[in-house]
Amino acid sequence: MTQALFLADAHLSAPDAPAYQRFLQLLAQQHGRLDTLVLLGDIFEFITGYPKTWRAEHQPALEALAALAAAGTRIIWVEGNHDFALAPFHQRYGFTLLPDGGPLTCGEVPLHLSHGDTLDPQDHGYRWWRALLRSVPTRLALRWAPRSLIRAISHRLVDGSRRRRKTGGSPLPKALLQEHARRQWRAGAAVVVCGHFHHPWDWEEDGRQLYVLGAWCDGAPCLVLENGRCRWAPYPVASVAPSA
Ligand SMILES: [Mn+2]
Repeated sequence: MTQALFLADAHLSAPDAPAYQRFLQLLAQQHGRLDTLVLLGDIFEFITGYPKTWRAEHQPALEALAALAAAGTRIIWVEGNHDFALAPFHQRYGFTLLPDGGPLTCGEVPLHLSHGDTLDPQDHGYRWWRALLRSVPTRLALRWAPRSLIRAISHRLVDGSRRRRKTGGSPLPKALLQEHARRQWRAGAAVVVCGHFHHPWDWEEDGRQLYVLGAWCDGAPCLVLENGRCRWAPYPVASVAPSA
């Protein structure tokens, strides 16, 4: 029996914020009891795998994730638009990084994972920006630029996204999501999971499922995969049983 737990868009920043505390409590609750934790992007308000972008506020959550991994949980991290260039976390903590998502089999269930920020093929401006953030020059800058410059840029990124969230974000692009799900189902996935849009939604067609995770920071439920079936699981996730 394999259990997987999926969550997205925690946007963790201040450790004393309720969403951050719930995140730590969830990881403590699952310690030694969970086979796979799938993080579907934007877990932090801003982080990369490069130490210059790490701050004290990242430490409690990173340490809790590392402790969960040390207790035997496989941690899969799909990068979002707020957490990227995470590759160094593999060596440091043993997390499995899927920068752009992709297929993953959990138990017997073929899944397709993505953050969800690249579903719109017409959004050329965003795609350009995303490619820039993940480019070799950006990686070099993350390694070599002065910490003060990196901090200034990260503040701008974070402020911009907070402003966008305050205006309520954009409505769920259901047609794009359905097109994405059908494409991945045709490619062999039974369950398609993404985040990014901050509104939870699920849709089923011919026995295959699409789950769009809501934002953990807004109290959205996580998704649980148990005995080959997915279900929404509001926090606290009480019924994820110990692994056989
Ligand atoms: Mn996002």
